[in-house]
Amino acid sequence: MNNNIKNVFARYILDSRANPTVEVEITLDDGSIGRAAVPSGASTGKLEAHELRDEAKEFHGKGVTKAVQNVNDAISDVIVGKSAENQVEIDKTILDLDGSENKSNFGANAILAVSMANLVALSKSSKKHIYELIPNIYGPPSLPVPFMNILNGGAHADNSVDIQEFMIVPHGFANFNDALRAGVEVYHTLKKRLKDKGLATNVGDEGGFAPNYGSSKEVLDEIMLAIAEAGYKPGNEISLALDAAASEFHQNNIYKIEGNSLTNIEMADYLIELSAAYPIVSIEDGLAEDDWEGWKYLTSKIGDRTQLVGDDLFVTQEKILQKGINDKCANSILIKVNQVGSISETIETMQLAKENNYTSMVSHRSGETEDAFISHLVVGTSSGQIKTGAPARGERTAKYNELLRISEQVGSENFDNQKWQK
Ligand code: 2PG
Ligand code: MG
Repeated sequence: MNNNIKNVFARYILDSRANPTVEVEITLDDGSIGRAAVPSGASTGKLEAHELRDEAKEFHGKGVTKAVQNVNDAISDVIVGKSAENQVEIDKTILDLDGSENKSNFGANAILAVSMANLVALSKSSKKHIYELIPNIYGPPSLPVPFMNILNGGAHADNSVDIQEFMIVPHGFANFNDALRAGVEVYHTLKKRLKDKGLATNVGDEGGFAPNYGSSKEVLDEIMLAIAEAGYKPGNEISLALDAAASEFHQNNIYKIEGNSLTNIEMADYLIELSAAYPIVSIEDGLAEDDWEGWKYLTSKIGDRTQLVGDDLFVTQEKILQKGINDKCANSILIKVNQVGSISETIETMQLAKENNYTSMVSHRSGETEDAFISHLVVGTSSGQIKTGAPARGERTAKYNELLRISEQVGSENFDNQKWQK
């Protein structure tokens, strides 16, 4: 075989928040080279796979020297010589050697970078696009509806907004390119509107604006007006979505939001009220990661008409998703490759979601690189939805731009704008 792994090499590079992260290059016997870099979150779930940091003086503790070394030494030793075609076997070999429950020995950042780089190397060697090598879990390859986070709050911005992400969802279009363009136009219109009002137009970690607003309703009203001013019909063409990231403002069973202290039922009722007043089609992490009771209540109330996405709740892990399925919590899962730490496990989790009629939304992290692997993941699995921030800042546009390139292969009209709808 000429696609056996010949060399594995890791280095550190910087992510979009000026923190080091792991980048890996895998070279195959035929000379093909696959490169991949891992992202990093800020509002992380408690049960995410372990991100190994040096905890030393350098980079304020955030160095990844140990993770890089783990790739260059132990991981390289066990996978050199293996065929790049055996993604599952490669991932499993590394996981067995790591031996821990949450990848704390090698670090999920080390393991994932290798797992991704292997698939990229295989795509080079087989002269196929990465998305062509990914199992078509939800159907044949298709372009996703972009969930574009145009106004940032919570842990991603230094403003007074508690809900982390206000997204626009351009779905009422015949093709991906028109949907993306509409989203970009709304982004620009929103910027102008904020500026005219004397509000800040600086951006948060994911490229969305981060002005000060007192309540979510004010933000939603502003976005609705921006959609209309850009010439689009709110609800028909462009809907709204939220990521509350509620674990961030949940303490001692109380949700502290917009000056109020709410119980879980009150928090859920507040979200139900918002989703009745605005064309909100999807709510992520509306309740905290350990508030299963709150999740169950919210799902029973609006789960038949609103996509309820578990991010911190499920952390892309099969076992935890299974608990959610059993308990009737949420109806959708956010897919972040570094929450679980390998490509094979990501695919297994998505498979379980599909089998149980849960949708999957492929997602970036707030700390990103120019790596656009997730654009291929969403097209290959045909999950039909991606969230990858505002259409601004290089690490976010890298994903949208890769989707534009992919659209030339699969056809822009091969646009999946139904899967997320109930
Ligand atoms: C989220 C993500 C990405 P982070 O909460 O969904 O938007 O943020 O990467 O900080 O966890
Ligand atoms: Mg989230």
